[in-house]
Amino acid sequence: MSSSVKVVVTGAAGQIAYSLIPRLVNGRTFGDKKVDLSLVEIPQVVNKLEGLVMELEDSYFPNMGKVTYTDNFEEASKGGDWFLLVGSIPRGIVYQGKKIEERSDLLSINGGIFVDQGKAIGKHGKDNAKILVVGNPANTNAFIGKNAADNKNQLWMAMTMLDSNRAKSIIAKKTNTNIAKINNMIIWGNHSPTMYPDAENVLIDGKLGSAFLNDREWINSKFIPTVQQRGKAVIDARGASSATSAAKAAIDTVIACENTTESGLCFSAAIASDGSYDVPEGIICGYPLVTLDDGSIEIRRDIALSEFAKSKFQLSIEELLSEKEAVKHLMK
Ligand code: NAX
Repeated sequence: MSSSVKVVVTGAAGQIAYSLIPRLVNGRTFGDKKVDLSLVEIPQVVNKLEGLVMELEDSYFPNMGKVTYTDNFEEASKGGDWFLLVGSIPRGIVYQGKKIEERSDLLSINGGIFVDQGKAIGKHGKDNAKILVVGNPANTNAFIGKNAADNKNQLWMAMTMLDSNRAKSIIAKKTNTNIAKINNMIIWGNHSPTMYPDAENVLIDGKLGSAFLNDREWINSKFIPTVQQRGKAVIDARGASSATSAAKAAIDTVIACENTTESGLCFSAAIASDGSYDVPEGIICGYPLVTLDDGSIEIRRDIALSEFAKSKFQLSIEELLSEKEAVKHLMK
């Protein structure tokens, strides 16, 4: 084995984590590196992690290193290379005597969690740590965490890979193409129903979607709303939110960050805007990204956006700005 990597996972007793954690140590996600796991839960359920650790041991993963679990995030964060922040308080539950239904309440409660986690990551995480926020509202949680971490070398991301994978699957079916031949499925904006899945710049067997998909009506009234509402559709059908597909998407994001992106391709995640594509600086926005040979991750800046795309993207930017406003009391 070449070296080791420490991965911190929050929400480790939740349903996404149950599907995610074994894949971190299966020898594929991090190649032949030894993977140390630090699993974090809230005090009420942290003891359940003993059972998960037993299962991991029983699964025989040669690449699995040291596995610990705790309810102390600060302790867990020490020396972390990767942070998969899955844990958050979902909409609909009663929290401190109040049913959490409004997005503003959700933003506020989870925002508080991400201030503390951000501070700990900034202080104790590796200087080149990568942080993927999965827990919703993912973009704004990442925005809060990044601000609290105050460490310019660490990379904060919010997950949009699941949206990208969902969109790829729809396009593969529509065009009768193997999903492996669908690339550059960019999700612009927020991980929310305002996201803009870009059917014009997707590559279908090497050809641009704008040339291949000439059914504008299908894009507007079927493709975009189906991707935007897919999370809800899964909840309606399954009685629970997406878990195995979310875990797969988190793994896909890690793999995309750990390996140089093939020339001409890109992957989807949300990172802090540097002003690219006229997005106000700082908000965590879904972009096309590339991983360079030196392991750094950059926004791909050569994607052409049509007037239609810009108008859709703008709606999502406005939502991100309103979320930013709603959590301004949590900013330094
Ligand atoms: P679960 O409710 O099964 O698990 C969440 C776990 O997080 C719980 O065990 C809870 O105790 C723990 N938790 C809460 N606060 C914590 C804290 N401060 N520190 C550590 N652990 C904490 O939810 P699950 O289905 O696993 O979903 C997790 C999150 O992913 C939710 O916020 C969900 O909305 C979000 N999703 C995000 C997606 C994305 O594409 N970005 C897609 C899937 C999913 O909906």
